[in-house]
Amino acid sequence: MRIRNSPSRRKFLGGAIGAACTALLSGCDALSKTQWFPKILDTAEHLNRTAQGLITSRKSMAQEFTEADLSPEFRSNGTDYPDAPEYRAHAEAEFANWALRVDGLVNRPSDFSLAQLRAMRSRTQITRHDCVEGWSAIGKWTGVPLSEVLAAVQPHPQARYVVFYCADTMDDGARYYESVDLDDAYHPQTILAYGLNGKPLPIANGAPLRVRIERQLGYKMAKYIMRIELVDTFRTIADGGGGYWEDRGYEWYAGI
Ligand SMILES: Nc1nc2c(c(=O)[nH]1)N[C@H]1C(S)=C(S)[C@@H](COP(=O)(O)O)O[C@H]1N2
Ligand SMILES: [Mo]
Repeated sequence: MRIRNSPSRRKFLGGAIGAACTALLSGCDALSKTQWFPKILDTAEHLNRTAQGLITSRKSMAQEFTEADLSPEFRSNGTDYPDAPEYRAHAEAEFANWALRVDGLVNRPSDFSLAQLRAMRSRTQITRHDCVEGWSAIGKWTGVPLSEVLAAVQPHPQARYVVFYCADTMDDGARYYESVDLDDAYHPQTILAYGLNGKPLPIANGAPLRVRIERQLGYKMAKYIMRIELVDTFRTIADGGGGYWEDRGYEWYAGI
């Protein structure tokens, strides 16, 4: 089930824009002002608009809403209560003994308790969640910006992706996991959320911690996060796809 991103678009973006953007870290906006770059885009006319959108929007903010826009209920999708005994023990103790492990390509591999995460700078945002299964919901999320956690662990310069490992196992026995690049990881609206609609994050929505990556589709927003790893490639992930659903054919870059 591929949506929005056709394989050809992915290849095109990966080649032309990916290379250009990494080469010119000064900012991709400048690229659209050069003479040669729009010509590259013209070579794939129907891809032009999506490509332009991607160029100008990687750093832009997702739309934020007001309290009046909140969905009456923020439904749950996928796992609503992980089976893993370790997770269940944490849930029964109201996550008092739970800690987020952050390691990989970092100077200071660390464990963060929920209390420590709550004591860090927090951000609250009302955003719309879009699931590829055809539903959307608006919720108010509170959490610690992922950038704060990354600053604490000091990523190595070669770190390029952030991988989220979850507590739940899907029907086929594989663990849920997800990954994003550092642009999304450092985006101001990317938070590790422990609150939903002014209350502690419910188990059905990923307690004790789930990520919000507001400019991506719902499946990127890993729930029940146990560990975050910084990596330079996906070499370290068994199936190499960068996410549970990606390993089964979904696009890795699910920007909207
Ligand atoms: N660990 C984990 N994270 C997950 C899922 C899941 O099954 N397990 N489902 C994903 C999908 S497809 C969606 S749409 C959202 C659903 O979030 P919600 O349960 O808060 O509605 O979580 C995403 N993150
Ligand atoms: Mo979803």
